[in-house]
Amino acid sequence: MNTGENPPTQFVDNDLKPVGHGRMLRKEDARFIRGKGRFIDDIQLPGMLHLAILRAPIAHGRIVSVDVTLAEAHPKVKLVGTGAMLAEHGLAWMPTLANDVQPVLATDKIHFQWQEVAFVVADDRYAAQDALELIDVEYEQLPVVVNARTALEASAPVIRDDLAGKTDNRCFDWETGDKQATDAVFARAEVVVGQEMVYPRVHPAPLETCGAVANYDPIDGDLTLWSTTQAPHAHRTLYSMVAGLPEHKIRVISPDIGGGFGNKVPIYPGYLCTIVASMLTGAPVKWTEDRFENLTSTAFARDYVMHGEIAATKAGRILAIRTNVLADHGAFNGVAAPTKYPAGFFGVFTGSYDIQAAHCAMTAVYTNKAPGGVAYSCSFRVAEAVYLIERLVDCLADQLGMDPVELRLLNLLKPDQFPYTSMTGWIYDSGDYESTLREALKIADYAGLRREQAEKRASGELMGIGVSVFTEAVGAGPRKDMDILGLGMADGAQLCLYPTGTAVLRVSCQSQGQGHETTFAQIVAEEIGIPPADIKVVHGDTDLSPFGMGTYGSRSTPVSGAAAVLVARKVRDKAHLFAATMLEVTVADLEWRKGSFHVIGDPAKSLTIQQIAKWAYGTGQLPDGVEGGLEAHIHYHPENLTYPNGAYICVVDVDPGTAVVTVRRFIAVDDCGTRINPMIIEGQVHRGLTDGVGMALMEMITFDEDGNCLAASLMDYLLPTALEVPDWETGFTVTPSPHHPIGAKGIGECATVGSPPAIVNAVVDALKPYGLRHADMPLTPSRLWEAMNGNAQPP
Ligand code: MCN
Ligand code: CUM
Repeated sequence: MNTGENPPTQFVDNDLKPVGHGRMLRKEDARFIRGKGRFIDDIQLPGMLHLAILRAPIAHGRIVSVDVTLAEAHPKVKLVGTGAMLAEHGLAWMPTLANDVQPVLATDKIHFQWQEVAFVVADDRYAAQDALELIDVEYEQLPVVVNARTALEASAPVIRDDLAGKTDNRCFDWETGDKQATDAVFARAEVVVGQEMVYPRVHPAPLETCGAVANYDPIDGDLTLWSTTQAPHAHRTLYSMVAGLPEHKIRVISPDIGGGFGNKVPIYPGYLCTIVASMLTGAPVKWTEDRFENLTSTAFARDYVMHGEIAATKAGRILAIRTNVLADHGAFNGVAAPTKYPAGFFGVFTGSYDIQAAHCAMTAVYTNKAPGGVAYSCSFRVAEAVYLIERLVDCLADQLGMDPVELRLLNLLKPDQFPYTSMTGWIYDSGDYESTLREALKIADYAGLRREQAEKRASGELMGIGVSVFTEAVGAGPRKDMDILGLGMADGAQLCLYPTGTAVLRVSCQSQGQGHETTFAQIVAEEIGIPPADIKVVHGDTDLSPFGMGTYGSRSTPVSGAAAVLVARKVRDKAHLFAATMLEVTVADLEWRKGSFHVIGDPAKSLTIQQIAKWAYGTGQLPDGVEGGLEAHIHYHPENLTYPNGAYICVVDVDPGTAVVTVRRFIAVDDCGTRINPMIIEGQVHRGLTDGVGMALMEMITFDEDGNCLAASLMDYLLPTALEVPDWETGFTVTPSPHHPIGAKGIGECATVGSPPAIVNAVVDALKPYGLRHADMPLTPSRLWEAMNGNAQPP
């Protein structure tokens, strides 16, 4: 582990030190800042038709009739699709990524408000949208369940009566850890603290909504689908399975994506409708969601009701943690999670602490709400786990009258405990949590902050300081126990060095704004010693990139990034063989200095990688058994996840008169192992911290008791802007991953996962004078006002 500022300046601007290059600007920004990005809605094909979707205004009910006569008579309408029509083609239902099923278009029943009922394809988008109003649907309302707590009551209507033998709203039960051992520790513990907490339903709300353009060629039987997908290859396999199209005839292209944040992992009914529409009309068809559709029908996140307990000694040693979770999955289990992990990686809820026992019991339920359940920079439910443990530790500190930092320092895992097998069976690869925390304390001047707080309290001001020390789990995942729908979670990479010494890297992961075209070029540049500018990164097109599972759970660096390193090393090894032949020495006579091979003892005798590349395609005699050309391919399965960590300190002021929270300072020290592009990492962290302010203070998808979604626009679903966030103060430590070939861990979701508990802890700390121990997110002024003033309504 080492701490510090950006790497030594002698390496900056030196292309031979591409990994860790402090100021390398993003290649993709050349087009983005000129407005030349190519997003789904920019795609125009000759004769392209437009699709719009009719959605149900009720949350639960039977479809009595659907009359499309008038819509079909509209002069600009080319096709009207209904559930009944899809059923004729066997396409009315599709599998979800969690082995559940979901209607593409509702056939006989509506399960959530704004569920897809019909589509119209017309010459232009206006006509398609207008014609939706000509469709007459008669519904018969059913009682609605929007509350996970009441979903299992005997009187609750059964939402999923499509599932054979289903008599309740149970989605799944799951447990992890050792119940007996945990209960035994709790039984003899000196101190037990419990707290119920809700992680509300939130939404990733990317700037670009979801959409697709499908182009089916009836002569060749080829389907090209441009779509907002974070996983083009996995989606292609699913389309093949669902639609019965041969997989090799499907090309999925994910062009520039205006933010995914998990929202673009699932397959949505709109994509399939677009495909069907193109097949039936023989024309290209475009579908672009509007903001309302995106917020009300696509993958939400969280919606966990967690009851956590922590057992400890009076001196503050944490002994055990147990939790009961009620997970609201909405109407269909649409999460993307490895088959063995229906609750994602929630199993890391034991956090960064050295404990003796842990247990989690979870019940997941169906409700009349939109499906999804994992998206929004969550690392497969690590967001919920981190929130649970970091809130609980603060509750314990409060109970013991201890400083929350002292309590954490007492319990953090020590560097020599890694690799550490947690009480729920996860193997943390590496970490030095105390150094990360100490770095954050130093930047924050923690002691100074506490003094300032004491002074302010004395004068009636409400200042709070909140801490979280979190462990992330990213980079799914090891073949032995992780898959999506039976597909192992490996990534392909292919590297080709051309005769003139420039290269193309093809990767299976897909950028939604993370800057892969830059960072993956840096990785390869580091390994083969040619400048990043000479390396093009190709991604997001199943015809042009090798098979792999895509981008989510911050897996690109841990999995595809490792694949890129290893494929570059394969190319370098081949260049090594060629260099030996060219210089008429043995392989062992040569040493690699970044960019060239040198004869040991006679370093003036050398060859650059570019010279070798030219030779590789030339006419010289090849070594025995070695093919010409300079390229390689790899299919990489990680042996473990990577476990980045961080220590965050948040400083808030709460207005005693209005209960408005201002995040005044936020110190974030992250450890993602070897840092490839510090500027991009910082951008990732800034974004995630902003997410945290949103979730902690503003964002929530709510429903009324009839199942009406009350957060269907950005007027109701509040997103943070630059005005709500402070100047972020970031720092870092570097503890490389022992199993990643360059020691890199993921970073993309760390700040989103780690910041909400720090902010909530700070607000609760600020309101200590009011005796507050917990309040549920989002900490809106009205909620806090109520907490500060008993249950009185705000004036
Ligand atoms: N990086 C680095 N050094 C490291 C780790 C990462 O320089 N040690 C760089 C990577 O090369 C990459 C970026 O940081 O350019 C993020 O890398 P990684 O942590 O591997 O995450 P992914 O690339 O797999 O991105 C996915 C992750 C997830 S799951 C969500 S959700 C999210 C996030 O990234 N969605 C994003 N960040 C986002 N950023 C943008 N702009 N848009 C989104 O939709
Ligand atoms: Cu869970 S949001 Mo990201 O993993 O695509």
